[in-house]
Amino acid sequence: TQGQVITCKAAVAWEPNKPLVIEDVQVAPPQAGEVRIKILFTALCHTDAYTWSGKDPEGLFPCILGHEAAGIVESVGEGVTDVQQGDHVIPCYQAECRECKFCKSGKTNLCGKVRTATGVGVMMNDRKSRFSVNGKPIYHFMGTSTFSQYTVVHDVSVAKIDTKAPLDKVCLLGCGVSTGLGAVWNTAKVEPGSIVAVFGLGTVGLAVAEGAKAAGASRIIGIDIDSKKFDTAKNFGVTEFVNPKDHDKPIQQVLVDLTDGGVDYSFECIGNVSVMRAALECCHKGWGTSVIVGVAASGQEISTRPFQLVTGRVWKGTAFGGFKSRTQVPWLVEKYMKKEIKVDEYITHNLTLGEINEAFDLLHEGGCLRCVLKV
Ligand code: NAD
Ligand code: AHE
Ligand code: ZN
Repeated sequence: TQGQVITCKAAVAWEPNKPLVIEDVQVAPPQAGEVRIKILFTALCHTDAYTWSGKDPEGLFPCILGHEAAGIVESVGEGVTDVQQGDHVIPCYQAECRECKFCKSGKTNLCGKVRTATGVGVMMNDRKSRFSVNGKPIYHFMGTSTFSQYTVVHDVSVAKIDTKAPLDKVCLLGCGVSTGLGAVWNTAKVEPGSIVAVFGLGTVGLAVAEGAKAAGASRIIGIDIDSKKFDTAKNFGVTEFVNPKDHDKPIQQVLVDLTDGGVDYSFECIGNVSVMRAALECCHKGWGTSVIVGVAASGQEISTRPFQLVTGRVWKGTAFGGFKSRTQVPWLVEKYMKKEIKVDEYITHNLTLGEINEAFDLLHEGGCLRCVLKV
C-alpha cells in the first residue's frame, strides 16, 4: 500500500450534531514529514462531542473527528526518520517538534510547528487534506482524525511506544488520562499534604484525583452533580464527595467552609465557565491555585473579582496536562506497563467503529467514562 491511496472506512461528521456516517474514505499517501497510521483502537473524549456539537470555533465540516487512539505506522513520507513502518504509535494532538520557539522555551508543552494547519483541518505541506470521499475533501481534526482505519499525521505528532503495550488500553494516554495526571504533576505541581478539589468526575477529573493521590494530597474533594460518580471516584483517590445540588450556598462557600479557608489546588474538568469561577474562588487566600482543564464553548468567558487574584489566588490552564507529547507519552506507557498508573479502570465500554453513534450517546450517560472502539 506504500505510496498508494488507501480506501478504508471512517466515520465522517458531515454536519454539526448530525449522526456520523461510516464512509469509504480515500486516504492519500503521506507527504514529506508525514506519517500514515493504521488506527487499531480509538476512544471518544468529551472534546470530540464538543466539536461535533458545532460549539468549537475551530470545528470545520465535513471532518473526521477523534484524537485518543493507538495504531501502527503503515508508511512514512520523505524525510521521516523518527518512526518507520510497523512501529506502534499514539497520535498526539499536541505536537512536539523540539525546534520551535515554544519547544525550546522550556516553559510550555505547546508546539508551534504545525498548529496553524491543525487548527484549520489541513496538513502543513500544501495546506490540503489527505482525506476525501468521492473526490470531496474531508477536513482533518486536531491533527489526528482517529475515527478512521487510516489517518495521516505530521511526524512531530507521533509518539513511538513499546510494542508490548496493549493498544486497546494505552490509546487512552493520547488524551484524557494523561491530561488529568499532568494537570496535577506538571501544571499545578501539587505537593504532599495538599487539599485538592476536583470539579467534574469524568475521565479527566478522575485522572486528576489519581494524580493528586500519587502526589500525596491529604484530602481530595470530588464535586459532581451526579452523585453516582462518587462510588467509582473513591477507587481513583477521591476522599470526600460534594454534590452542589445538596447545598443552598454557592459551591465555593461550601468548600471554603469545609477546608478552613479554602483548598490549596482546584481543577475544573467540565468546561463550564461558572464552575471555573467557583473553582478559583474556593481556593485559599494567599496561595490557592486553580487549573482550568475543561474546554468551554465559543463565546463563553470567565470572570471573577480581580480582588481574588490580588489576594494571592492563581488562575492557570493546561493543555494535555503540560506533557511534552513525543517525549513523555512513551514514558506514560511505561508507567502503565509497570502498573504505576491506571488505564484499564477508565474503560467502561468497548464497541466498534460502526457503532460510533451509540458510543457518542453513551458519552452523555453518567455510567460511561471511556468507550474504546475497535477500528
Ligand atoms: P466528562 O463529560 O466525562 O466529565 C464531565 C463531568 O462533569 C461529568 O461527570 C459530569 O457529571 C460533571 N458535571 C457536569 N456539569 C457539572 C457541574 N455544573 N458541576 C459539577 N459537575 C458537573 O468529560 P471528560 O472527557 O472527562 O472531559 C472533561 C473536560 O475536559 C471537557 O470539557 C473536555 O473537553 C476537557 N478536556 C480538556 C483537555 C485539555 O487538554 N485541556 C484534555 C481532555 C479533555
Ligand atoms: N478548538 C477549541 C479549543 C480546544 C482545546 O482547548 N483543546 C485542548 C485539548 S482538548 C483535548 O480533549 C488543547 O490542548 N488546547 C491547546 C491547543 O493548542 O489547541 C476552541 O475552543 O477553540
Ligand atoms: Zn480529549
